[in-house]
Amino acid sequence: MNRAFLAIGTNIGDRYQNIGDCLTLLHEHPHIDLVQASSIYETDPVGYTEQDPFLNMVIEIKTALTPVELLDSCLEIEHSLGRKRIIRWGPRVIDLDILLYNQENIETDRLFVPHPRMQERAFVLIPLLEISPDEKLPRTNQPLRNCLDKISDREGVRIWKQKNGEDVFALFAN
Ligand code: PH2
Ligand code: MG
Ligand code: MG
Repeated sequence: MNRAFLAIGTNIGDRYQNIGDCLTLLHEHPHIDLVQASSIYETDPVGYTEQDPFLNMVIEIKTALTPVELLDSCLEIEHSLGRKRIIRWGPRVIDLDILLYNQENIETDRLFVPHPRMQERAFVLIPLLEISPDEKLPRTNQPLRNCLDKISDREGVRIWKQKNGEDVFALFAN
C-alpha cells in the first residue's frame, strides 16, 4: 500500500457540500482508504486574487493506485463534481491535488510530485502539518515545517471547521 497526501480546495457554490461530495467519492473508491483529515480552513485566494475565499483541507490516504492512476481518479472526481477549467488559478468547485506520494519524486508530462508550489502555500502547509507535523520533502529531506516558517502571509489561513470526528470527518479511520 502507498501513502499519499491530497489537497482539497473549493470556492464556488456550497463549499462544505463540495468537500463532502469529494470525500464521499474518495471514500467510495475501491482502491482508496481515507486515513486522516485536517480541519477545514478558510483561506484568502492566492495567485489570482479577484475571487471568493476558499475552503481548503489536506487528507492522508492509503492507496493501491499508482501515482498516475491516482491522478486520473482525482481528475475524474473533479469532473463528476462539475469542475470546469477556465482561468488558471481561478474559481473552482473542487480542486483535488496530489501533494506527496510516499517519498517519491515524480516528474513527468502529466504529473509533478511533490506538488511544485506546495512549499510556498500556507493554505497547503498549515493543514498538512496539522496532521503530519514531521513530514519531509523527498530527496532533500527538508522538513516542511521549515518551509512554513519562511512564509510571511500565514494570516490568510483561518480555521473554519475544527476536525471533530463527525459529519464529513466520520469518513476517516483516524
Ligand atoms: N488554489 C489555487 C490558486 N489559489 N488560493 C487558495 N487560498 N486556496 C487554493 O486552493 C488555491 C488558491 C490553484 O490551485
Ligand atoms: Mg489541481
Ligand atoms: Mg491546485
